[in-house]
Amino acid sequence: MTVPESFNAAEFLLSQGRPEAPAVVSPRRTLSYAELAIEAHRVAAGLLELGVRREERVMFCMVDDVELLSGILGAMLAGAVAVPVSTMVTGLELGQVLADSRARVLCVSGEFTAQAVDALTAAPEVADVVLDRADPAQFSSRARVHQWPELTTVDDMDFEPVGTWEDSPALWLYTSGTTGKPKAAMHRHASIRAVCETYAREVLRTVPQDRFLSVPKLFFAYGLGNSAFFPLAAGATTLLEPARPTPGSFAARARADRPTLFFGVPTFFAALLASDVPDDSFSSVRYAVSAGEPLPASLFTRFRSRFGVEILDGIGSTEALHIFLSNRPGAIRPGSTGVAVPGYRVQIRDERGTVVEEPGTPGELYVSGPSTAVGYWARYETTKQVFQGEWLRTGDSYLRNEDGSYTCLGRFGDMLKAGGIWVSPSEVEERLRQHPGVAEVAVVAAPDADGLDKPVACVVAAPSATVDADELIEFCRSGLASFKRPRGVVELAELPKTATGKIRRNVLRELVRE
Ligand code: 3SK
Repeated sequence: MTVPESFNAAEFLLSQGRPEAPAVVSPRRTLSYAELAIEAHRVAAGLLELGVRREERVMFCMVDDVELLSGILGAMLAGAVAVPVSTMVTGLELGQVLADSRARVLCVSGEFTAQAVDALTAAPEVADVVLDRADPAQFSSRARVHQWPELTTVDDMDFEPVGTWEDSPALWLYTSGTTGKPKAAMHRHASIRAVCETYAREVLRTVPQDRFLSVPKLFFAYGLGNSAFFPLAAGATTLLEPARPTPGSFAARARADRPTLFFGVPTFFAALLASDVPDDSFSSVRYAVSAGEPLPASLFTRFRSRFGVEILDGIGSTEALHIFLSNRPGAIRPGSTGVAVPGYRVQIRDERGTVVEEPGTPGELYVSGPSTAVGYWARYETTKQVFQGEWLRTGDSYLRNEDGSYTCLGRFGDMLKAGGIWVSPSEVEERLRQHPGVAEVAVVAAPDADGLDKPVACVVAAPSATVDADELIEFCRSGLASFKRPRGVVELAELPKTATGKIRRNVLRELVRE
């Protein structure tokens, strides 16, 4: 038997910069590569002292700051699996992923105390909770409660590196994907190096002088690449922003900290264009990057003419870890997603699974590349459907243009994306059905004024009830993560259905577009 090559993604990332070069700049702290390495090793030592063992999960529900970055790196150094999760979820939703992952440790920023307290009731396996600037008195669960500084006071010299190799599990990322139920895509240590050596190096051409600023947070695969993996792999600097992103705050941060690469989603680029931020806010940026959902050509053109920056539109997925299809600097086709990133291959297949060779013929996009997840945690059937040998089924409908670039046509299924984040219609529908005024409901995507998809609820009122759109949207806001709430409500006498009683969502999609 051949001995697997030892490799640890965190060790790799922490060793690429000059020790004195700035690795991370947040509004509270700046750390050099040497300082970040010490902090990450201390976290690793602290986790081992808590009793974390190789391959156990450490979940992070934290704001983008030095603690989250050193936490993720520290968990990987300790041979554990880092599981950064969305901070935009309710306590119930956090409890579901916490229980599903069987995480041993939960690390929480003070901002998310309420969700964490609720979540812990659903997750008896959690042995330790580590709080970053949160009040321990709020926690009455069985888990031991610690403060973040405790985790980082273990002398890093005592830290025994835990052996990992290229295929060791490093990172789990939860996605709602096409079924709507969150599931963890499991990534190897080698996948992290692969995305740095393909998209970051070959498309973005990252250099140590680069400064990265990302609207998507570290808990998304997209943000994690932008704000952690790519800057560190290039020996460059990541600019972390803990606050909720607004056009004003990001334009101010860009003017102050001079990023060279700026990452967003189409909704945010549209919000910047609708704002009155100064036109020179992004003058230091050599490229902006968009992913999450297709960037309409009009947004590309308007952004370039106002801010003087070209946006490279690409598509990635949580399962592929980062972007695998992208426009290239100097070869942008606005309204398209460009071509395959070096190291990746894409195919379009028809409903029977046959590869479609003819340009202009729509089909489902498949991708093969070095960063594909090994599967979903404890989801046998869904894993089989999505991970097909070397090919990953994306669920996106695409066509290839005559010039070889690819254009997205939407989702193959019914899932929709709002602001670049998956929204499961059934989850929103479930919440709406709890309202006494709602008899039947179906949620579909409709483009807003910028051509970006948003959830719209088609509602049949309960007998003798009237539909009040604002009230229903507020009702969703309180029971669901805010980005999932419908942005519009359409009242119908009945929902269009097939002979077998299935809702005809394609009819509704047409209807809400009118
Ligand atoms: O949605 C995307 O396009 C994406 C891009 C990079 C990494 C992860 C995702 C989901």
